[in-house]
Amino acid sequence: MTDHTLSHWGLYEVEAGPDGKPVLKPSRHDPDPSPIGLDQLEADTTRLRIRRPAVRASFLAGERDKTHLRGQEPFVEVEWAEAISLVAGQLDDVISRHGNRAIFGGSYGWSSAGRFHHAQGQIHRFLNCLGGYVRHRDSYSHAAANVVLPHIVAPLDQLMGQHTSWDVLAQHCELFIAFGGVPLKNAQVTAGGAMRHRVKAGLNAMARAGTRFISITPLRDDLKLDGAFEWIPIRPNTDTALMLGLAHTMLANDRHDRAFLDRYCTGFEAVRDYLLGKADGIVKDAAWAAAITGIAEERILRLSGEIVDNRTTMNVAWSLQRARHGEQPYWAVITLAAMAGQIGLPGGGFGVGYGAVNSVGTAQTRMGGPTFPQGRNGVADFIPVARITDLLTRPGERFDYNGQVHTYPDIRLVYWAGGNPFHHHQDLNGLLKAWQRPETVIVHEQYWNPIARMADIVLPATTSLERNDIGYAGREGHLVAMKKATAPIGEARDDFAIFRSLASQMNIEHAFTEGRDEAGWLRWLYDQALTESARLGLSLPSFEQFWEDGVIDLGDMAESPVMLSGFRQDPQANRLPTPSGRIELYSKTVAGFGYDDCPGHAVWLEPDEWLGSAQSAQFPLHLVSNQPVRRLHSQLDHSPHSVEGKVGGREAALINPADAAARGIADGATIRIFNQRGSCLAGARVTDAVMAGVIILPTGAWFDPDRIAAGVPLERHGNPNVLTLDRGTSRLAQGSSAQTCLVEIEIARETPRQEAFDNPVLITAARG
Ligand SMILES: Nc1nc2c(c(=O)[nH]1)N[C@H]1C(S)=C(S)[C@@H](COP(=O)(O)OP(=O)(O)OC[C@H]3O[C@@H](n4cnc5c(=O)[nH]c(N)nc54)[C@H](O)[C@@H]3O)O[C@H]1N2
Ligand SMILES: Nc1nc2c(c(=O)[nH]1)N[C@H]1C(S)=C(S)[C@@H](COP(=O)(O)OP(=O)(O)OC[C@H]3O[C@@H](n4cnc5c(=O)[nH]c(N)nc54)[C@H](O)[C@@H]3O)O[C@H]1N2
Ligand SMILES: [Mo]
Repeated sequence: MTDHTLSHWGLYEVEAGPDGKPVLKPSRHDPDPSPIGLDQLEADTTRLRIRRPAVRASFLAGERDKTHLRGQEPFVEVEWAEAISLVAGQLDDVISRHGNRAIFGGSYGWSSAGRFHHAQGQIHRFLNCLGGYVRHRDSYSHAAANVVLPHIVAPLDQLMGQHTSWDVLAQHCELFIAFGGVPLKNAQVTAGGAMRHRVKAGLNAMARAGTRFISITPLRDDLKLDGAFEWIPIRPNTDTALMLGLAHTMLANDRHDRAFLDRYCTGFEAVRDYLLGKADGIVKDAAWAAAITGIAEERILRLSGEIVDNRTTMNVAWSLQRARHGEQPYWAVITLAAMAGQIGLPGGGFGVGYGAVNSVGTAQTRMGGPTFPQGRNGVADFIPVARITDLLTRPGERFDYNGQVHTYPDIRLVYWAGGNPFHHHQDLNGLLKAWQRPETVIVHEQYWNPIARMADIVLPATTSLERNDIGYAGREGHLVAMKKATAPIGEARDDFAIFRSLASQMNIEHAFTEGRDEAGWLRWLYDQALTESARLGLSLPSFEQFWEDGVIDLGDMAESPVMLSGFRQDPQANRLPTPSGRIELYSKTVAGFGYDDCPGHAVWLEPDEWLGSAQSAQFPLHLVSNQPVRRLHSQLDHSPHSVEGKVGGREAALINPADAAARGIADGATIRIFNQRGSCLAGARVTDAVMAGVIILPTGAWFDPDRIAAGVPLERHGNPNVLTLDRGTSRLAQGSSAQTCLVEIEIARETPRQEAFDNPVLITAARG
């Protein structure tokens, strides 16, 4: 039997190499494996593993007020026992002085695959056993969609679970319009573990069956097919205007489906009045949309007709809602699809994330999957996930969220395991300042990456190859026995083992472990899967057999899903979970919140920064920081596979030839990208795959601020988040607005030595 390991990037086989060390190979179960995870055991990757617990020098010396030295001074390696006492002491101290409300344990991040060793589950259970912590809500991925969609049609999770499958699309869909494309680069992953990579085959089967594709995005590569497709470049953040222009054209030509709007929707009148400019005097016609989006009026007029003349699916990428007023393109596409009247028909309607991850559009059998119980949180406070800088800098201040007003608590201790805010957050120079406010920062990490360097106490965590686990991701349809492939590096420990030691020190060990070790918990989790599968009428083998077999395929569902088909067949019996039970093109609830930045129906609102704003005179390029091709976020950025994609050791920035020529920038040059918030260096890739006026710098290059420069540091590696805007999508969802960002570029005048992939300076404390 071949052993397997499951990762977000997919299933890999673990083989013994020539020297007895394990080697990773693509899985034969996977028709289109991703190379991202293959380098996990390479020397260049393991070189930066954290081997021993380490404490920032002045923190260890008791100089607790020197929080400005975070990220700037050497670490002292200590014994595990000392590290555990130190962390337990800090937790006790903060709780006794300020209560659990002073602990931020939100700890957002993707961690690693595996249902037991998932770092988020571990840290949340541990902190709950201690009395609780301030948590986060929603995700960087799709906060705006999470919050707005339940008001309009249904929770995003429910919709994701019923996306019309690729085979049904191939049979019925005549026209597939993709806002933001269906990027194969993104479909490499599924949170918890992609299994069979299906998106490439799904798209190609559609193309072979005759589906026509139109990809509306600033980047041509967002769609790749065996066959031709039409690329319509669009100014970033203006999709809502395009959708409204298409809707107006449909209305003006009387091509909208009145019967569908009457039977399945509420509030079309408000939309109609808005499209016609009844209140604001602005008619949202194709000419109006053309001026905003940069797309020819004639193309918009024609596209509106093509939508209703064909069986049409319109997909929106998640990136569209990761921008100011990100709620709007989602509301607008549903409005447009409702007017076209094809929602609930096979191959018609809308999609909210085909291609964002591998699992969307699969027909594989679904079960919730086993989950490690997190317990009850004794603290009620939370933040919308992307408000972390505000949380640290504005204790006691109020914020809006989904119709309610909340208050930021006063955070004294930050505890992070399995996420990298110095990757994921916007305006990192702002976060850098805010990060000096808490008294203590504790981090569990695998690598000496930016979040580890920004900690006071760093505890070395194992990787999924160094522990036993059960792999499962909803909608991927497999259970995987993830067997330990190699001994932990250095003194690294599982997050569970670290929290068990802390729990023991703090007299809550039994509450945390319930008397189970790793083996005990794996059986407990597998029992959950047995119970659930029995309920679904599936039969799973015994735990022993599962562990022996390695991979269990749950098979395909009896019927391929068609999104919202039940609702279409019988809207009474299958009411939607909205107040009216119908699609709410106008929401009284949202209107009632009185938010100027998210009124009661889909509207075009100018983002703070875009190519049509006044600021574009000074910063004339729109920065799109999309997901990277060669890694997952910041994970494995230092691996050979990721490094190979860099230009001169820096992240590659895609620049249109016209924009490059205007600034004398040649392919391969080192450039400086800057705006009022910060600046970074990157390597120029001149290509007509990106439209003029837009520059693409993917996320994930390890944050590497130049400490020599005074004031705002120059980032040396190409991390776009020193440039991005840190403002909520709106008062409704408060999601990340990463894609709302204008910049200017120039040839770099100075290129200071990079340190992102250096090992930090470690001092080994005298032992004994
Ligand atoms: N500008 C811009 N910024 C963005 C985005 C964007 O589009 N543009 N996208 C956003 C999105 S959608 C997301 S989801 C976020 C992603 O942000 P994150 O999820 O925070 O990014 P990762 O790099 O995956 O961070 C995971 C961290 O966990 C560590 N880790 C992995 N396994 C374990 C483990 O078992 N134990 C412990 N202790 N640690 C572990 C890894 O080493 C890594 O440092 O980024 C957001 N940021
Ligand atoms: N390889 C890889 N795959 C990943 C990830 C990763 O880090 N690496 N991250 C995963 C995660 S956490 C998530 S949430 C998903 C994210 O899924 P998405 O948010 O959809 O991913 P992005 O790559 O940010 O955006 C997709 C494309 O949208 C286009 N785009 C950006 N802004 C606009 C706009 O205003 N209008 C239009 N029409 N197009 C625009 C960009 O050209 C971009 O390439 O991806 C997942 N997949
Ligand atoms: Mo995400």
